[in-house]
Amino acid sequence: MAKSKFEYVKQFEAEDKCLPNCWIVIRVDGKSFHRFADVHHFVKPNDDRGLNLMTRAAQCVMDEYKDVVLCYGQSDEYSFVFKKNTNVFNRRGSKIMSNVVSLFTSSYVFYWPRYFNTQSMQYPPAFDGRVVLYPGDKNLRDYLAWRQADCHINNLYNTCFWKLVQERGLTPAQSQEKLKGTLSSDKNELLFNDFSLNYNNLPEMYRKGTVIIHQKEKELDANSMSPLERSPRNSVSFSFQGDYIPRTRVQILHSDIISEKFWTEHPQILDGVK
Ligand code: DGT
Ligand code: MG
Ligand code: MG
Ligand code: MG
Ligand code: MG
Repeated sequence: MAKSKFEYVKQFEAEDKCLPNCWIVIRVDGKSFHRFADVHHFVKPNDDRGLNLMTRAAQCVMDEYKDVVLCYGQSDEYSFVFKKNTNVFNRRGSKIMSNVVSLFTSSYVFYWPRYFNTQSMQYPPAFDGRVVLYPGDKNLRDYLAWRQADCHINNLYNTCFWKLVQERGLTPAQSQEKLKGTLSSDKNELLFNDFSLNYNNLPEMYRKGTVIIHQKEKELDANSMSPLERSPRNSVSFSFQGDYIPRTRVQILHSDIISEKFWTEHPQILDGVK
């Protein structure tokens, strides 16, 4: 077909092809979720419905994009790791990122009623998205460690903060003042001494966040149950009741991904073999 005289405007589009041989990480994060959580009466500091809905939306993304080898989520964010040699959308960064954030957001809205039942959504939520490239496996592991450390630090702080507000009757300002400058050990002691709470007994989903990985091939062959039934009981953090059957067989874990153990147990993630 003959080109129109307007065609030249295409030259204004910027190339944003991701560097070859790098892990592509897409992170989505809820826009102003402090407000979204308040308006929808999320339990503080952790709302199982909200966290499990995030994981459901992440599973939709993993189901659609087979080159995602691992997802990690906590709070209002999820990171999606595409294998190094993926050729999805010809590695165009904005194309990958916008598709992931869009599918994640629509899935969050689509599955809302399944987690929040009759409580209706008060306004349409939005998520931002970013693309980050990691050239080495160590960089990727350090990225994931950073997000999991963030989960732990925030959760420990928030657990103390809300105990002081909800059970001790402090104002948010007083609670903030009391926690200012405290170390992790101080916070653990505060929870234990003042609230008889052993922080390590809190659900792993709150302390460690959620990891989604593909089932290993041999585990798939060995078992013909549905993907969620197949996961170890304590690793499944939500029940799947719907008619939509995910095509991807996944494992939902709340593992420590900072230490070596996880990576030794799941070598296929970094090897790029599913
Ligand atoms: P942003 O991301 O800059 O647009 O702003 P926010 O407000 O989303 O800030 P962010 O992403 O740093 O922090 C996440 C917020 O989401 C934080 O204020 C607490 C809220 N949030 C996330 N998960 C839960 C939950 O399970 N329960 C409650 N109550 N709040 C939650
Ligand atoms: Mg946010
Ligand atoms: Mg922020
Ligand atoms: Mg966030
Ligand atoms: Mg089109």
